[in-house]
Amino acid sequence: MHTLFIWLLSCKGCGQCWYMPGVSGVSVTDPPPFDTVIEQPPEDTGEEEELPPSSVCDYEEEEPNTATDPQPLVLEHWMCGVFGQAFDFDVFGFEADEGTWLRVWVRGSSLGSAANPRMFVLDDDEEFEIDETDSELSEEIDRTFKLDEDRELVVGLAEQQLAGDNFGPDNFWRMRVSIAKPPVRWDYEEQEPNDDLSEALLIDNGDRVYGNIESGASNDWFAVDVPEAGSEVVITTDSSTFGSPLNTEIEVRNEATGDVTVPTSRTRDRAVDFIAEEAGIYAIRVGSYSEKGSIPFWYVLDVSVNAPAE
Ligand SMILES: [Ca+2]
Ligand SMILES: [Ca+2]
Ligand SMILES: [Ca+2]
Ligand SMILES: [Ca+2]
Repeated sequence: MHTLFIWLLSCKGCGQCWYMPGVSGVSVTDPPPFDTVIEQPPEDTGEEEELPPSSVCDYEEEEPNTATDPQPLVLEHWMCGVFGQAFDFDVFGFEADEGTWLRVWVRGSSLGSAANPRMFVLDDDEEFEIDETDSELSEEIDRTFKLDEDRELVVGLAEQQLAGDNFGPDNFWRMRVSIAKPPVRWDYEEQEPNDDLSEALLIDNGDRVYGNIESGASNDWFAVDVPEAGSEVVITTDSSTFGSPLNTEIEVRNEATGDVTVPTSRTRDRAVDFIAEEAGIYAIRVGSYSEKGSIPFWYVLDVSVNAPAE
């Protein structure tokens, strides 16, 4: 299961191969094309923040910044660097406390860079892991997630094509890790184990439940009692649209008939909305549509049952 960390450590030493002094060509110590002005972080006004100017870097990466020798990261500030050559991993270390929400924001092509960043966040036992790239949906990587306990973490960046030739001063990146407000509200947390229907947690109409998909193959089961036939049942999840790495999958099963209802829309956060033909227990399964999961892959499940109009 330690694939990502092994992948990183397998490159132990390869950084030095590419840093031999006196080799002509691109110098990895060339500053990226930004000013290096130190700026105070903006005050939190509670308003939607504007994108920072692309000319400002609070900190510069310092090579080598590998998985075995991560550079200390200062939260709330922009770190700037470049993918200077093949196999350039840019890795930073920091600590975060239980209950903290973190936002990791990586910018590249939206600022004119030629880089295609891959971003990972992990702890040393790989229990807590995110591995993301930019996508068709966004040129940027922007994720918000909660710490389940105090953790020492690394956040690292690499070019998606590690061994290709897409490197150099034009392949710059900017990253900020900041403490975020909880992006959603919830009433209580799921209780593991709930991987099987037999372990489903009974939840009430109107409840909002926080959960996470701890591995890509795991499921969380819930159940709601629909007291009256003809009720409208609306089940939604808040996850990726609020920054979660989770691409949520949900389905709802009528326990009396075995009929399964799945979302009809292809929006990233799922919704199931149907008229219950019978009263009784309806079971809800939450999983990972992309089959990727880990502790930071969170969601909030919202269940509402509306009695039929008289
Ligand atoms: Ca670098
Ligand atoms: Ca590096
Ligand atoms: Ca779970
Ligand atoms: Ca589970």
